[in-house]
Amino acid sequence: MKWAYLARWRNLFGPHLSQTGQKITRMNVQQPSLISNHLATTVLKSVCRSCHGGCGVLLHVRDGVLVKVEGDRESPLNHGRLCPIGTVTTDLVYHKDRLKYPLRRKGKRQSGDWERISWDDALDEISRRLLAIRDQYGPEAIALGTGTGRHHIRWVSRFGHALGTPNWCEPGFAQCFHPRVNTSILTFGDFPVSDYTGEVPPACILFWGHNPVLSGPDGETRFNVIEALAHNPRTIVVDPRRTALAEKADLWLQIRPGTDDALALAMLNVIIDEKLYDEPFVTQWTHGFAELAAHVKEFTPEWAEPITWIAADQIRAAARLFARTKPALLDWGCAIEHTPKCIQTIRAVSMLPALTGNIDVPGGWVFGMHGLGRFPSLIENLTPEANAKRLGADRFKLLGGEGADLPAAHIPTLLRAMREGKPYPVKAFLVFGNNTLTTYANSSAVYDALMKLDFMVCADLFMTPTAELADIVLPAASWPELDQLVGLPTVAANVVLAQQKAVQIGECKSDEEMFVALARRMKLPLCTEPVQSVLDAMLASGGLNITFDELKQKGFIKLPFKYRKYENGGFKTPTGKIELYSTRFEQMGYSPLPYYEEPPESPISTPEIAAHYPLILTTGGRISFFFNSEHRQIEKLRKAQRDPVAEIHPETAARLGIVNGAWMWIETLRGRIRQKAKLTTGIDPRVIHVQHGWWFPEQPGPEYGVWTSNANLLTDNKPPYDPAMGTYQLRALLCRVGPADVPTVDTKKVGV
Ligand SMILES: Nc1nc2c(c(=O)[nH]1)N[C@H]1C(S)=C(S)[C@@H](COP(=O)(O)OP(=O)(O)OC[C@H]3O[C@@H](n4cnc5c(=O)[nH]c(N)nc54)[C@H](O)[C@@H]3O)O[C@H]1N2
Ligand SMILES: Nc1nc2c(c(=O)[nH]1)N[C@H]1C(S)=C(S)[C@@H](COP(=O)(O)OP(=O)(O)OC[C@H]3O[C@@H](n4cnc5c(=O)[nH]c(N)nc54)[C@H](O)[C@@H]3O)O[C@H]1N2
Ligand code: SF4
Ligand SMILES: [Mo]
Repeated sequence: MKWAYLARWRNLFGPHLSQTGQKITRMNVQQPSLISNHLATTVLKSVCRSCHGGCGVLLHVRDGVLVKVEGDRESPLNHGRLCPIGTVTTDLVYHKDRLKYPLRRKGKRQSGDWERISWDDALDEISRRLLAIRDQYGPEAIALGTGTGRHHIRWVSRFGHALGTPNWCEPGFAQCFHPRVNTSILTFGDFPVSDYTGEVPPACILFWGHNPVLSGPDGETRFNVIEALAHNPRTIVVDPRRTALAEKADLWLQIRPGTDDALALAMLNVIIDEKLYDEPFVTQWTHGFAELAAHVKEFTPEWAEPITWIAADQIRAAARLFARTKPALLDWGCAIEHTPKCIQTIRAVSMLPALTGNIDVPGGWVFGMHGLGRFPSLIENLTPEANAKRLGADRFKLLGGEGADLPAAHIPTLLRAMREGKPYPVKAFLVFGNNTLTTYANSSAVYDALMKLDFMVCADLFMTPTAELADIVLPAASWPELDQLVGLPTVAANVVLAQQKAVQIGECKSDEEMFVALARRMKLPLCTEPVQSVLDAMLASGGLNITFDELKQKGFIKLPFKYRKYENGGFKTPTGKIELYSTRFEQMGYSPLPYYEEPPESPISTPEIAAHYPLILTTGGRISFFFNSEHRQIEKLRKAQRDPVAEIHPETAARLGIVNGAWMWIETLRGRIRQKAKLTTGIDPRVIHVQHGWWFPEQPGPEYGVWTSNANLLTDNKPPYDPAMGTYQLRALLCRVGPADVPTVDTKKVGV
């Protein structure tokens, strides 16, 4: 893993997107077809899980040590390539700060005073304290938390359900991916994915609030996008920032953050008004077209222009280009899920491929996420009464109730139960893979809630500011240290992959193993079978005639794929059609047609706040070198980017005395942080963008600088929430900025 290799990636994903599609020259490596044993080095086929993608990797193991991780050239997802994060896997696995043994806090909370204990002692203590809380307050007083796309995300709910609590959560759930999944299931009967790797490449790609060349799409990889771009499709980018994709796009719609619903409604207006839709498809396969047409009549591009800051003729041009170029696909991201009206925004945006007939066709949107059988979440173990106790489920039915594919608790409601004991007390929080203080909105409020807990457990790879609040800290295995099944939804690569354990670090255990051990120790009736038997059961229930051990030998299996499945039996919705007018939304008491709503904190809705906080804040645009709050310990990645960066237009910066590369402060009604200013004309003078996930492992614990540059000191977890999903505000807030002193601790001293 040479640093020069990373630098090359920076070029590919940075401003020089003209290099799109360029093949990276690989080291001359002998490719084993399955497993080989060459000069005492075993090479295992596996899957990188440092992000949501599933790049095929070869793990080189010598004498029980992972000596090299390289891209698998046989993988249809990455063809041998890795991104900067995947490239430094051995630095992650063998980092000196890895947690290797269970720890028990000796002093008071946040004293930073820890003692090493055995797994037996850790499991005994956790079991005893949880059973006492369950007996006194009921199982729902125990909540579980996890992080995005983790191998064990569903195991968290499985353990919770075995324990009898409906309260588990994940900071992305109401604001990442699941709003798209749940809305799509109700609208289309299934979740559509982008056909980047199918029979024909897309001729037009609409990137909406999504920058997959840095972030990777959900379940595919950034490399598939880059390969599709090499075919030179027409591209439209909806983004407030001039990203590398926007720079090269046919049309860049520089939207005011948080007004995507207005833009989508106006594009629907153009497509319907100018009869650009696919009439036979719409007539045969959609429900409620007449209602939609009548509804969007008033949402003209001229109406949307002052709301979105996008000229009416640009909106028309985008609608025409998307509708007239076939096949076209929509590739959408989490930016449209970070506002409290995300579900209706998603509904409106999702109608663009529906009206233009780009559904389940080569190079369009396809339904294919069905490689694996249903995960045994054990939700059937919850009584109706227990289900009804899920915090927020009564109000947010797409998150926690009947409209949810995998019901989860509403984070602000859960935090209130921790803080105030209402509607009932939550006394314990078990966090498996989430740095809660950095990724939940409104970190100060999160801190207050966590400090009220009677008992907290944190399983992580590293000691984090959040883990420092726990009573017991457990050492988690990273992905090369565990077995896992991965199902990915791309077409050419409609695959199920095996990720396999290559090495053992200290006494680390996979989260799955921890759940099994804890369930056994607590003598729970369920969740006690070995991990591998669950993996085998998933393969069997998916109709795949293979065991996990056999799959490990093969690496991955491809599944057959068919386009236009709806022609045989329709869409899996109540009407059998794509529900432009949603019967299920109507039944649940939500609007059956999408509408526009001004962001709750904006120059228009709260001019009194805007008088003091005149700029619009957006947060969290992804960077190649870090995954959410992770990887700040990895020296090679910190060399690529040492400090957090906020983007500001040069005119705004000049007016406020902010200098390129110097620290600036950013403040909202919730708090104030510092990041380094990057002056760029690629952002509107009225908008500021800050990076999320920042803390500084090199700074002194127990806080590790978590209050210095953390974007979520600025964001809001108070109402209003999305009425169906409970989503809070991570983007489109109001802020003010100014020049800041250098932080007191020098962030250049990375002690790694
Ligand atoms: N390297 C890396 N990869 C990642 C992650 C990571 O942290 N690092 N995180 C993973 C996770 S959890 C997710 S959800 C995905 C997210 O990845 P993406 O879905 O690509 O989302 P972002 O990069 O957060 O934002 C995409 C773009 O939205 C723009 N944007 C900001 N506000 C708005 C708005 O109001 N409207 C519109 N239309 N655009 C807006 C931003 O400028 C940004 O360029 O990436 C995943 N992959
Ligand atoms: N302001 C703002 N906030 C955001 C976002 C934004 O754009 N802006 N994005 C939001 C989104 S889309 C998402 S999905 C969330 C993401 O939020 P999370 O997924 O919760 O991300 P992290 O907080 O980085 O949590 C990852 C933690 O898990 C640990 N970890 C890694 N692998 C393992 C493992 O196998 N086991 C265990 N036990 N631990 C592991 C890491 O060391 C790290 O401490 O953040 C959200 N927060
Ligand atoms: S894109 Fe994701 S899966 Fe691929 S190498 Fe990077 S971190 Fe790993
Ligand atoms: Mo996410």
